[in-house]
Amino acid sequence: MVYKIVNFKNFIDKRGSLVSLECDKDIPFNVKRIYSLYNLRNEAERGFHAHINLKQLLICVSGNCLITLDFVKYRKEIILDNPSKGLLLNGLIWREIKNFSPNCVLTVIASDFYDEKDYIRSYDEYVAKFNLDAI
Ligand code: T46
Repeated sequence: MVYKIVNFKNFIDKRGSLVSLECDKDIPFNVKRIYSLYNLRNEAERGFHAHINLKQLLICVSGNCLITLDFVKYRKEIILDNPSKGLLLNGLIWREIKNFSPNCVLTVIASDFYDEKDYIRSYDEYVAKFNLDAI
């Protein structure tokens, strides 16, 4: 699995909605870290990197944003716009995040602690590693 869009079960009643995520069932890795992007300007552009080993589950818990996944020969655009919709990322994927709506909060559940050595922040380096891994 490189990426997967997942829809979580919603509990909706007249009071509103509730979505619940359980480790092992909804999150297919051991959780080590949770972080959120917020106070995002609409014209901001984030990401522009790939992770080497990190597994992540991205959820827009408020508002919406556009995630672009770059597989060198093609790009896939995914809109995250609901707390019951998640994007699982596992493997080397260049990602760009933009078009943040007002009040957008993007929460990321991650399989490991922060480690700058797990990032590839140069697109040329990403393409080289992507092509090497494909052999
Ligand atoms: C990702 C996207 C969706 C930390 O010190 N600890 C952390 O856990 C994180 C995630 C970041 N930082 C520091 C590193 C930078 O000095 O926070 C600063 C901003 O990080 P960055 O420029 O990587 O932020 P984004 O929004 O481009 O990317 C982040 C995550 O880094 C990345 O894992 O997938 O959100």
